[in-house]
Amino acid sequence: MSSQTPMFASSPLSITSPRRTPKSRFTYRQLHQLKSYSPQTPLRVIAHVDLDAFYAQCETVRLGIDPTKPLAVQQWQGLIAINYPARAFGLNRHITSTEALKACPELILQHVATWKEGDEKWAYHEDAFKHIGTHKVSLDPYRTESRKILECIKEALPEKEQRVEKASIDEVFMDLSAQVHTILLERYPELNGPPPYSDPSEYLPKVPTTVLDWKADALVDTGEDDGEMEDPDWDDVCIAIASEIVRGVRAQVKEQLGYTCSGGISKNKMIAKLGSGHKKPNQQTVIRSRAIKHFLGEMKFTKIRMLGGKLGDEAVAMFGTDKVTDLLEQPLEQLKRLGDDTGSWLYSTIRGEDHSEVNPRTQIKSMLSAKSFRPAINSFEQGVRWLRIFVADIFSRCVEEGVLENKRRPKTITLHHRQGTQMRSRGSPVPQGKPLSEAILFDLAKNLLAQVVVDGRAWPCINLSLSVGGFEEGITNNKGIGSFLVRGAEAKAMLSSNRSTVGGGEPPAKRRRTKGNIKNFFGPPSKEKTEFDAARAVMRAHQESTKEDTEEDVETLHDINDNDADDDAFGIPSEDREQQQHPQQNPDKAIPITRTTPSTPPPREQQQSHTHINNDTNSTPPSAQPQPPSSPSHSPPSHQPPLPNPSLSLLAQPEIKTYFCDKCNMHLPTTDKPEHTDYHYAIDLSKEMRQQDRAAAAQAQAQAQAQASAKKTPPVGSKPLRGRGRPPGGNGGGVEKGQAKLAFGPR
Ligand code: DCP
Ligand code: CA
Repeated sequence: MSSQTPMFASSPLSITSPRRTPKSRFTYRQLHQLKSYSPQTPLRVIAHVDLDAFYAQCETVRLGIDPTKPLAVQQWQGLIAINYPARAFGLNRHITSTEALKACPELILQHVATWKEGDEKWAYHEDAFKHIGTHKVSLDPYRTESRKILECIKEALPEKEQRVEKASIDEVFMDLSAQVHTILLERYPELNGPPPYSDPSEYLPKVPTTVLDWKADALVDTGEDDGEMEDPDWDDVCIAIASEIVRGVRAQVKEQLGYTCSGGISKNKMIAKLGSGHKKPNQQTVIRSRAIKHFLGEMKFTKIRMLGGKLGDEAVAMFGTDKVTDLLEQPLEQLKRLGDDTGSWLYSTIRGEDHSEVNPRTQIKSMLSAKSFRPAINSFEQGVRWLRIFVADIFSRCVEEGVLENKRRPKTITLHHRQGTQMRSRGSPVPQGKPLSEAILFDLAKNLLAQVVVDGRAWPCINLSLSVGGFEEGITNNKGIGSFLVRGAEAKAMLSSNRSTVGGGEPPAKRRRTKGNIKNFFGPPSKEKTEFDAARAVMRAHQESTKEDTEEDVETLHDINDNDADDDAFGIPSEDREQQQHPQQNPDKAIPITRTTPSTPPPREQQQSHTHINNDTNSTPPSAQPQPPSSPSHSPPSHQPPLPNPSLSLLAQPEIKTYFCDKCNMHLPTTDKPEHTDYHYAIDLSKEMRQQDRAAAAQAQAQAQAQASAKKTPPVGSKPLRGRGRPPGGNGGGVEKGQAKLAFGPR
């Protein structure tokens, strides 16, 4: 169905074709619309570029290995990327490394980089596959290459006429319309003039050539016997120019970075993406408008963007087929059985319609670092050790986003904790008033884990993940002072977060002093108690460290900016606000989820954020997966299960009887009540004893000073001594009435 040979090559038939018309099918207006990337013009040209066996190529290039040698990237015992020479041996992602070596003994196996506990940076560790219990996968090397590739692609395009969307770690969409428009007018000056009668709805002149050079492109044919009899029109010319551009881009990526990629070129994103996967590796496929029907007709509709998941499955079940051709026979009313909006969307999608735009905003909206534990982890200490790795991982990515220069910074941090089937999340705002540091993130993360521990039922834990989200543009020098303050709602959230998570009681210094007494009082602590105390200590320390910022900022802030509407005053586009989506639960790789504007419009589509996920399990496909249109009969696709609402997940737990301790200002298990009451008794006792000691000492001191001053008369005009614990001098000395009480408090 595809051809590697040039089309329309000097075909005399084309010139004498009876179907030759004096004018193009396209109008001046449609040509003009190209310039502004209008999704409405039928002349628009979109390309999709996808790296071949991406992680495998990264390793081949990094290690300087001959690319014709079979190589696979290993993650623990599994394979996550297999280069094309290795695929020739029948290797795929579903086999283990041992099976792969059996099938292809000369296979080069390279394990992904990992973070080792205690290390400050990821590294390529020898025998990493043996350390699933203590290491965590790092995809940083691939992210770095991905960024380089994106930069290279942008450099290959004219600065002022490029619209590039990073769709996943190894995929990019390009809207080439504006660039093609410029080239078109250069090559065909007859298109430059004003339309006849100055009427933009006038048709363009005919294409002056019957020959288009498709070089080595895989050109999808029209599927009709006489499909190529018709002369090329401007849409064919546009796509041929776009194909030239893509060829240049791919050559530059290969030359500068050594990577091969495949491309798809068509009039919209959906078809372009299908095109890049059509012929791999290192090829590009052109799907002209006249070939779309044929191209799609042969396809399974489950391969189409947004139909790969639950919605596609549902359509297969409903219509008993997975072929586009069969679905094309269904009238709109039938498709609407999937829901009105979904049906309409599906109806136009299988006809090749997609007006979604290439979205050049490639900025990350949230980041997640996660680890599944087999076996499960069982203590606060273990959890904290993993948090250290997560924070190092996330912070290094934040640095690349420009947090150190305050270009961008996250607003929220969330910890997700899984015990059996129970998923719990705890979140808090990231303080905005001071530079973000790894220590701040670590402190916040520890505090969140402490909350989970104090709530009980934390162990055994089988999955832990940390995410930061709500990335915002940082504050620049010329913004007002208000920019540096925590905004009203956020500040309130911080306060309430602190209040609700940290019990009342005394500051840590005092607690520390009483620790000995309590230990003596209760004897050796149980594991649970030690853990509970450790968690509480973390929460108290966190409270202390954040108290100052929070309180001061809030106070000042109320006068300046008390609602979210003021965000715009800080130059933050409204669509950027708080779009953190719940991370997927079992992904194993960086998955940027792109926001898309689907065709004819998939209604109520959720806006998505770019989420980079770095996890250790292996189940989610990497490509940008826009949400299918929602409909009454469709919940979100199963591959993106939403995390439970933190408060709901707590409610969903088995009921634990609690009582309220007004000293700690929190609920505690009733079973702990006797012990906990003793705990407060011990603290009160020790406090009282200390106060008595201090009062006695102060009284003794006061008496000694009074005696001394009685012996020595002060010089005339000298000031009396003042200060805490120091009795005032003069007039005969002695302690003033009531002073001892003020200085030492009630007995
Ligand atoms: N990936 C992963 N786990 C998966 C799927 C992919 O870790 N289940 C990683 C490894 C891939 C990269 O994402 O190299 C890109 O995924 P692709 O699906 O694009 O696959 P490849 O680039 O490896 O191969 P292809 O040439 O088919 O695009
Ligand atoms: Ca790929």
